Amino acid sequence: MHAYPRFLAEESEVGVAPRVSILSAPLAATVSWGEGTDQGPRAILDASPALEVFDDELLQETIQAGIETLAPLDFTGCSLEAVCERICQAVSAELARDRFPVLLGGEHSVTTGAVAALLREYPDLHVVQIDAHLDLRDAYEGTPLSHAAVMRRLDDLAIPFIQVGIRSFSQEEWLLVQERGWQPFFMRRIKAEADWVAKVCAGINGPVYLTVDVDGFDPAIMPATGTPEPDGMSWAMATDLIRALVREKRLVGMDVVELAPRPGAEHAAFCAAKLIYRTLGYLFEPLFAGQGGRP
Ligand SMILES: [Mn+2]
Repeated sequence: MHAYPRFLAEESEVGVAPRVSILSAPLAATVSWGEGTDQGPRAILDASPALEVFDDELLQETIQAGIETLAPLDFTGCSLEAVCERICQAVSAELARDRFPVLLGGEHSVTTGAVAALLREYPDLHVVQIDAHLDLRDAYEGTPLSHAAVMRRLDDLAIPFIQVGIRSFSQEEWLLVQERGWQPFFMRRIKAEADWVAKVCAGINGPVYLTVDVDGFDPAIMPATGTPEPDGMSWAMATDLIRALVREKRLVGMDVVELAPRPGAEHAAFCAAKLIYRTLGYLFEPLFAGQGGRP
């Protein structure tokens, strides 16, 4: 018996040196509505053994690439600054041993720590954000490291980013977007522009960190989150984007944040687990090429 749940449980024991590290960051400090994001990582890990290890799109057992789940980070008594520092150190340690880091939130503030680690390794890092929200507030309820200000903090560091799935924002954020000339991929734009994925890729000329706030998805497939905004992204939209990001750009890390499990909405955690597995599938596709689904 393990002390904490692992991604794909005992099926992850494949006897190869792991290429992926799953890090849990169970933080719920500044959530605005709908609590429980600290339970998100465990819910995703608990749901993962229900996944079919043979990927139905890629026709490979991605698990054979080696996926190790690490012990959850402990934020007891930590300020938000200390939380971000702890995440930065943990992600840096995984990069140092050539692992692809997958960070499970927790609220969106955790992204700041992971991006700081990636930025040390890749000064030309770009961030792609799937989210219902712009998260461009200067601060939220007096907290600059709030989940609602996470992209503003990345802008402070002059990190280029592209926002996808957007359909909820404040006037302050809207004015900032106009002032800066940013072109977020609002939901209505995704629906109107058939080549939106190519346009996202065209805006990237460096390694990519992907941050997925699960509220970017439609609440029909992702109801378990603090702000389940209607008319969100479909599974096909998200996977079309991620497939292109992996195949045409260089994906160097990812997080999945803001899952707040609730009874009766267990499919949300399963969807998040499958999104991670599919993304890793794209990433390690070359390992399996022409080998009948085995590396
Ligand atoms: Mn959001």
